[in-house]
Amino acid sequence: MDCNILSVYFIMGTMNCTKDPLKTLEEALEAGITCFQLREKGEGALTGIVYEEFARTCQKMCQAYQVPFIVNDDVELALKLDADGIHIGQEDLALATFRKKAKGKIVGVSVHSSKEMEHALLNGADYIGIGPIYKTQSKKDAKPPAGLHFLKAMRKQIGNFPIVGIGGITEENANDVRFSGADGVAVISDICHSKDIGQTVKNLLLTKK
Ligand code: TZP
Ligand code: MG
Repeated sequence: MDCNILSVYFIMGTMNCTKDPLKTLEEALEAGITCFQLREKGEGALTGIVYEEFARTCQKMCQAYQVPFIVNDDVELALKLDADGIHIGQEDLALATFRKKAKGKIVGVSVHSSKEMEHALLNGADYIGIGPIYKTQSKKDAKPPAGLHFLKAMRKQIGNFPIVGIGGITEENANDVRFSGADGVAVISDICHSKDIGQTVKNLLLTKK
């Protein structure tokens, strides 16, 4: 996998948005995000056909900008839509099962320890997400912040394998995350809540290592 796609990895669900979700995505794509993950979960999340149609629209928009479209957790939807990839956490279906179902797709896995990282590598992950690096408001059941030292240790252990940092990442600290070993930054609220999404994404891109 080309780790450049992790550079500015935008994650969004309708419940994360302070303005129209599709407008939010459009502005983020226009400004140059390098990857998009649909993460429609938690209170107020879309379900059923409305969710599916929303996902299809997001996918079409990503295709128009040649930005990979990744689905969080929902392997059935990812397969139905022929998404570019799937992202799973430790609490989701076993990675080996996902990997088999998702032939040819990008598979990302969130890890919180070197043991989880080893397991992800052995079972066919294409990239790993490490976090929360900082405190986050966007995930109710988030673990305590892992900090940059953990990211650095994981980078040391994993060699060149693609890593994206996540959790509390903003224009101000994105470079610290990159300098600590991440190939890119995964961001929800700094983009979703921005008054100027175009500028925010540009700032996140500009801090590129
Ligand atoms: N996993 C770990 S932290 C997090 C997820 C999905 C939320 C990141 O959101 P934000 O708003 O960029 O802190
Ligand atoms: Mg999950």
